[in-house]
Amino acid sequence: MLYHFLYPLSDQFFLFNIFRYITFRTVIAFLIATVFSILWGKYFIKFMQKKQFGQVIRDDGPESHLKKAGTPTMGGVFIIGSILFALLFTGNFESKPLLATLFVMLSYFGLGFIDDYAKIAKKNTKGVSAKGKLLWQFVTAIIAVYFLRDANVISSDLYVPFLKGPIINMYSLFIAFAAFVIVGSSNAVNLTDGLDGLAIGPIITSAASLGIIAYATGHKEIASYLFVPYIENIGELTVLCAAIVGAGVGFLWYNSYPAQIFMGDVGSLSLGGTLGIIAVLTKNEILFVLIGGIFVVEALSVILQVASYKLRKKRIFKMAPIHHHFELLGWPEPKVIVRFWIISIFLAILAIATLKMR
Ligand code: 57M
Repeated sequence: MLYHFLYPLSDQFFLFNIFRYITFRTVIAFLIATVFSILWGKYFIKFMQKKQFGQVIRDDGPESHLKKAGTPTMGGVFIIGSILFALLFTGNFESKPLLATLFVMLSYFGLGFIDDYAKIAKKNTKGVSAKGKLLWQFVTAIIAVYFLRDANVISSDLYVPFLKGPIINMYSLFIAFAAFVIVGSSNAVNLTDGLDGLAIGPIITSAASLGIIAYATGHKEIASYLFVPYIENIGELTVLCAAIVGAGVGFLWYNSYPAQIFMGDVGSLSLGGTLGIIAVLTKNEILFVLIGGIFVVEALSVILQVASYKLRKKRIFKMAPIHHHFELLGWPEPKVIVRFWIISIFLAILAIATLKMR
């Protein structure tokens, strides 16, 4: 909002001209989101403890998780809240890419909120049905992608790493493909969120790399230098990504092992869907498989485990998702978490490096 009030005044007050720069607003968004989420988080945890809105732990999980029962959850409320607060000062709400991304983020926030609240109220791990969740997610994603295509914000071209131009035009198939990326990302992050800090680490690295990619894609000179498609106004997503990194760092302040709060579906579904649509908007759906490699491996481990068990009555992993497998191998929880963070940092840097290899 502040951007819309202060920047027009830059004729009278030269200093306000600084609000024009995405780089300036990116730094400010990060700082506001970090400080606000740390401050808000402290009181949110106290509130959830007072209300006894704690996590119900499944009894078929690793023994070590049973002691987590009652840990406050729904931390996604102050993660998303801090992102929105930071955007109040730094966001350009005339940007269609930003508006479409916020639509997905808030829709999945609503779905996660209902799911978490149902679990807390009923004191079980059921929540919204899997079918109901998927329907809500796909409808939201299809509306967002249809709007972006109809407004000519993005094309139906598919780009892959290392190649300069698009490899094919997917025409109307693109809407289904893009929706799959968004819904898949949301659910993969949700599955990953099973250890203290395990999901927020790769969310931070993914948002950071997608933010850098969005800046390059929205900058005419840089886009042509790197042979990436130039997309007008996409740079505004860099400001959003900085707010996600900041709010993620603030959440990690409390979610680091031993966690004082979990993000809940309200956080994992919304942040996962947000990363997915940013990958679609920057035409990096395939590169996102690398950037969000931890999420992809976690989701694949579940798919393979369930398929193997259904077809062969045998498990591939000791338990899926794969973070539980390493826990049952005897790795202490912090070791699993930090090693997954190291891999996600490596993958994010590798993904950025591929921008120069075209
Ligand atoms: C999302 N939720 C965590 C917390 C977090 C098909 C099947 C693979 C589905 C999957 C499942 O239920 N996934 C749900 C993962 C849960 O975390 C809550 O959920 C939110 C995220 N959506 O914010 O509110 C538990 O994770 C632990 N946790 C932490 N620290 C954190 O910062 O320790 C979470 C965040 C929390 C807490 O214990 O209660 C979860 O794991 O449920 N099911 C599973 O993942 C189960 N795997 C399984 O059934 N494997 C089977 C087959 C079906 C694949 C097998 O391998 O044979 C495991 N999950 C649990 N116990 N909790 C195993 C059973």
